[in-house]
Amino acid sequence: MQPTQDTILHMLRERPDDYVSGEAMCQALGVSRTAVWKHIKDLQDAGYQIEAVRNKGYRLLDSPDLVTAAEIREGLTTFLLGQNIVYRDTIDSTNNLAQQLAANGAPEGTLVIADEQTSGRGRRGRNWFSPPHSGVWMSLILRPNLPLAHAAQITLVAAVALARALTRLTGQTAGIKWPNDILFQKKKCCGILTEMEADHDQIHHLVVGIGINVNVPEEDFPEELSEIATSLQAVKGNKIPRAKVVQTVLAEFEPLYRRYVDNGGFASIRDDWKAQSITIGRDIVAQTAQGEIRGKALDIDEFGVLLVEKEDGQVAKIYSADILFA
Ligand code: BTX
Repeated sequence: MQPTQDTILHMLRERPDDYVSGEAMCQALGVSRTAVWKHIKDLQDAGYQIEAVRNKGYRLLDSPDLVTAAEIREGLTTFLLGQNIVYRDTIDSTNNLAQQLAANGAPEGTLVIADEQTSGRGRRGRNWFSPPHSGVWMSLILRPNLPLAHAAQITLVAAVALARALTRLTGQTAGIKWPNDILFQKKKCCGILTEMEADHDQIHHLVVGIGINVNVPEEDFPEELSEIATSLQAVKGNKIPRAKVVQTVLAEFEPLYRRYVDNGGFASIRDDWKAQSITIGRDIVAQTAQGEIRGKALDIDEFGVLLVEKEDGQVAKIYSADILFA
């Protein structure tokens, strides 16, 4: 959306119960009446319901469920995350664009978001189903001044923010499955994919990719996901504006991120993580690159490593794995 349209929308939103005159818009924007009218027409084409009344002006009646920069900015309460927003209707993967922008010096907190991803991905090259008009597919560029050893912990920090945000939005408890899934009951609603660049042993930048099924009707999931995936709409019973989901996630993430950076890592987030976890205390199977480890998830240490008590009583440290609940 162009900055002029952005301003028109903002002016309309400031006066929800009133008309904004075409003249006031012309003056504020320094453009002609015809130009204002054309922008209004473009907004209407994008799905905004704008009433036009002769001698009174324009009034916004309803907004479509978009995740454009204009929609996200309206009501955003953060100071760092999302101050710079890059939006695309369609993209291969928001993580790809975020990586490019980060390499070219995009500021910390930059949010890359798309309505649809054609090659959304999970870990180890797996696909992430990212249909249009119904999800939040976004990536944040972060530049924490921390050693590389702490980089993977950002997934755990983001998971706490997401579990809190999704619980707030739905009124139902969302839980964290270590390391990168947010579930309602046993179904996945959200996944996190963190990628990084490092200079020697210092983090250069992190890209935290977040996928949330927001208004995806359960019957729209492909067959292979129908038993394992859910959406906020399915959990809550009604749709939630996607921009509100983004704003809520960023508002929860920002203070946790600051704490993680200021305190030099995950240790200061650990208790909050445990409060949102559905992993600790469960019998699990951890599928690691070295093979399967079965046992009880005992705890998470201050570095975010999962501690699993095996059947022989030994405690295994799990650094990276897919977890199945036994
Ligand atoms: P993951 O490897 O832990 O999970 C991937 C698995 O999740 C898939 O193999 C499939 O079984 C299941 N799955 C695929 N799509 C969905 C979905 N929409 N809902 C629930 N389950 C699904 C998880 O990886 C990390 C996903 C991050 C996605 C974001 S979206 C924005 C950013 N860009 C990008 O390409 N990826 C991230």
